[in-house]
Amino acid sequence: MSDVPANHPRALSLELREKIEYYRQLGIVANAGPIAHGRGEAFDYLLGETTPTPVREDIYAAAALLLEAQHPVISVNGNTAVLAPKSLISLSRNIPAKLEVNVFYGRTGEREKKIADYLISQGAQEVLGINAEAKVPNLHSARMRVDKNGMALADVVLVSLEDGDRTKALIDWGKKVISIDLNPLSRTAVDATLNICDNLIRALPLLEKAVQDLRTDQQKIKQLTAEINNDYSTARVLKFLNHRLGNLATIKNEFSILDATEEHIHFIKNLTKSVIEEGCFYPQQDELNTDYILSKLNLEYTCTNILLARHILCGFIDGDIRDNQTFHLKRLAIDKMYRGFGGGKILLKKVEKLATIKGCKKIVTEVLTNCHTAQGLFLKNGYTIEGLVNCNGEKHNLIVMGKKLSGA
Ligand code: PTJ
Repeated sequence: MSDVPANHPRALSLELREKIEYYRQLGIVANAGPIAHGRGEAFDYLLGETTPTPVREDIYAAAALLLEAQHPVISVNGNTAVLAPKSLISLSRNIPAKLEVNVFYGRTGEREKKIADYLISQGAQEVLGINAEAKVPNLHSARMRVDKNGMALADVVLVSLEDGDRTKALIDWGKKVISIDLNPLSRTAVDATLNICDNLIRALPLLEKAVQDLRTDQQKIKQLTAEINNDYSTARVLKFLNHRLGNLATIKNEFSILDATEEHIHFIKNLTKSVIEEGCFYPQQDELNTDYILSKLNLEYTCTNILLARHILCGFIDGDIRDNQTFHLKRLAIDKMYRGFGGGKILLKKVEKLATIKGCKKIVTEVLTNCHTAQGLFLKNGYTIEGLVNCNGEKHNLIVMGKKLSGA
């Protein structure tokens, strides 16, 4: 009896874990099986638990390779047998390809038999790999033993959840290897002719569908197999991950802006001090003086805005209108922890809007020559370099940057 309530948000994941553990106790899954499964789950979280678009294309290429093969074989170990028995059987019928048990741990004959019997109980008609006598050359683990009518004859082998010692040996033996591995950097995934970076339980039905779609299209099959390039496929998956994690690592929509009030003065002073310590503001006594800051807060010709990430104060911008036409942006500061998420752009937009409403035609600012991030931010937001102020005796000079206001 499962302890998992059906409406648990991760019911499927918990059920699969229970299944792996249950069949481990029956000797079908290896003792290391739950660890391998957990590793897969972690990678699946990073992928978003869906099949990435580039991987869908890899699945079609894999289907083409299986259809083109003379002797395709699907290799089954303890984890795969238990996770997706019906999908494995159905795929093997559809290609058609042989099913062969091949395990890494506890290869006594008894374990392979248990796996084969389990697959037969789920509807398989024939399962190879029991008492296998042929050997994969240059392989020293238990996986070296293969069926003379199965893997030994095969030209294309589909392997899933592998431990990383066999794929290269199979390739060196002249086989093409398709792997299904959620870790795009595992040895199996890297060595394979083509890795499908997806969860086995999602990938197998998609692979079967691709086999059905492609079966009669010989030209497409040829084209897809000719284009297989595992390095390119891996790079695309890594780019997908990079992009996905980059998007997740943003707080863009969490920023908001407030007009500064007396209660923000302490924050402004502290942030100013830390930017001075970083060397990106020159220390000026006024700017750390409470009365001075208070006297400049949001008057007719001045503005100070506070940036919040959710409800946390994380930055500010201030400036004043100098000659009715030009807004002088004095300081823009963002707490180190919140940089790189788009808060600077939001502050700049806010003062541009304000300056435009006040009738300014231009914004100017001065940035220390050593503050490259700030210069980059201004350049990215349409500012150009207008000149250099030589700060005699100081460590760094000032770059004058400006932007014309289009709405002016
Ligand atoms: O039954 P045996 O004796 O052959 O042993 C099978 C295991 C899986 C224990 C053995 O091959 C092993 O230890 O594998 P590894 O080294 O843990 O590698 C398994 C790989 O599969 C890892 O890269 C995992 O990220 C990946 N993986 C785990 N679960 C899934 C997965 N890939 C796709 N779908 C999954 N559900």
